[in-house]
Parts: sequence; C-alpha cells; structure tokens
Amino acid sequence: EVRVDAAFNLIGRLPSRRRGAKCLVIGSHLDTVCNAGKYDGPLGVLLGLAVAERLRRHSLPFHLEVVGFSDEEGVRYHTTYLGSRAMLGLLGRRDLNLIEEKGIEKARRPRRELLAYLEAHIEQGPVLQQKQRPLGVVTAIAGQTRIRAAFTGRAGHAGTTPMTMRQDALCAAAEVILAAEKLGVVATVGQCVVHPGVSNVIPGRATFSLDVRDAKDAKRKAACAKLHRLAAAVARRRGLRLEWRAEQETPTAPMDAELTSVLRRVAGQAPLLPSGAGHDAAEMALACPAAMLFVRCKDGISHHPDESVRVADVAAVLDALTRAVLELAQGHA
Ligand code: HGY
Ligand code: MN
Ligand code: MN
Repeated sequence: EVRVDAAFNLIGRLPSRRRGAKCLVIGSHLDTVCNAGKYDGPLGVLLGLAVAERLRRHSLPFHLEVVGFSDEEGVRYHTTYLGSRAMLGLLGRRDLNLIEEKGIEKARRPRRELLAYLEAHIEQGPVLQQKQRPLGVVTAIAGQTRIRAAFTGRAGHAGTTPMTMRQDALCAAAEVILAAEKLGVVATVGQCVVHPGVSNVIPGRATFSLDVRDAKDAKRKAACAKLHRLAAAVARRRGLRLEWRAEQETPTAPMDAELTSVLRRVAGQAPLLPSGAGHDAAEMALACPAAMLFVRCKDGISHHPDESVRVADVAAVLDALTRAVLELAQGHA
C-alpha cells in the first residue's frame, strides 16, 4: 500500500493482520545534495523495499513500512530533515513560514503508531574500509548547527578606491571562513554569494552558509558562539553590518541501545562507530527507538558522484536488516 504524505514523503506499507499493529519503519531519504552520488539516501530506501519483498509472505506482528523521506539534505531551505520532522510534528512556526509548500504539517502522524525505526546508510567515511569490515552499527548521530551569515559593506570601484578606504564584504567573510577551520570542530562553508559579483566592483555584500558539527553539543555551541563573536569584531573593525542567523540546530542523537545490540548481533558483531553525517534517524529517535546500520563505501567518498559500494556489502546489509526485522517480529510475536 503506497502513499505520499503532505510533506512529500513516499511511504509503502506491508500491512500486518494483527489488530492494532504498530509500524516498524525502515527508511532513508530520496533527496540528494547537488552533484551527489547514487547511494546517499536511496540505498537505504531500496534496502527497505528489498526487505519487504523478502518478507511479503510472512505474517509479521507489526506493519512493515518503507519510507523515502523528502528533503533530508536541506538543499532547498538550508534546514535539514524536513520530511521526517513534518511526519513527527516537529516543524516550528519559523520552518513553516520559510517553506513555500504550504500544508506540510498535515503529514504529522501519531507517534504511538511507531514501534521502531531502522535505517541503513553508506558510512560516508573511511572507517569501515580501514577496518576491512563491510558493516558498522551507529552509536550516535552528531549534532549540527546551520547558520546563514552576511556582511554588508559598500560596493565601489575596484580601481580607484584606496585599499585603506574600503568596506569589502568578501574580505570580511574570508576572515570568518578561515577562522572556522581553526575552531576544533567540523565546520564547513559550502555556499558563498557575492554581490554585485562582478570583477571590477568591490563586494558590497557577501552571504555565506556555515555548517558546524560535533558529537558534543556544548562544544559545537561554544564554537558557534566564538565564531559569532569573531564575526562581530570583524564587522566593527571593517565598518560593516553583520547578519547572523542559526537556521537549524539539531542536538546529537544517541541511537537506541537495545535496537543497536540487535543490529550488532545480526551484523556479526559489526564495529560500533559514531555518525558525523546527519540522518533522519536523528529525528525518528525523538519518537521511537531508532538504530542504524552503516555500509562500507569506497574511500569514504560521499556527496560526490564517485560514491560507490560493493555488491557483496549491500547483500550483507540486506541479510542483516532482514534478520533484524525477523528478530523484532519474534520479540513481538
Ligand atoms: O549533511 C548531512 O550530514 C547529511 O548528508 N544530511
Ligand atoms: Mn544521507
Ligand atoms: Mn547526505
């Protein structure tokens, strides 16, 4: 039974015959970053489909749902997990005002329906390849802050304005961007837009994104505060105006201990590792027990067309996921 909810999440259900059955959800996201690889997201959805296909003749004590979440990456609005947050009723007024597509809050479903959530995903890092292991089990998903910042100075003539008399917005942004590298956390500036953006005009305005992550929320928040203070000092020194807005703040999400031990068992005592990447499991963990399986990917490459996995590793994660569902079914027989 397939449906698309109000937040454009694609949901397939293998119904259980048990009255009042809850839902075991296997999912990941169908959206990607720009210039993405093939596996970040879609692999987890296809694995869920493959598990449902294998178990379609089983009478499970729960509905088995496969969910392809929308807009996990946040490419559209710089706010990640839109589809899963809409499903869980976690979108705030500011999110809803930001989003052009109205009515996505109607995707909300009662949390009591959800029994548990499993997600299989490429590791997007080099650890499993280094350990020469096909699978890993995630301990926690690193928290992240997404900031939109802008310096406004004064555009001017590139040839006649003395260097000491400029209010160059891009040079100010460059100071902050280089400082972000030295914060001791994972910090990335992926976007920078210069206005008016022509070669013989001093940039009057520079807008840039900041993506800051760390396994420790206090460390991440302290790093963001330190960078904000530095940016304000740069603005004062250079006579510019600074705008600084945290558009998304997601705390570190530990995975469910019991479900994680089930995954370790069915994945042959696979190594435990944290996830520096965000996943919808971070939101689903707020509503039900959630756990993740990682699949080795070549050289840890991701968010790039060279993303690749081995067929044997995908077969291994499909077997593990299938065993996990059957073990959960026994536990709820
Ligand atoms: O950005 C991330 O960590 C994930 O790809 N959404
Ligand atoms: Mn992903
Ligand atoms: Mn991604």
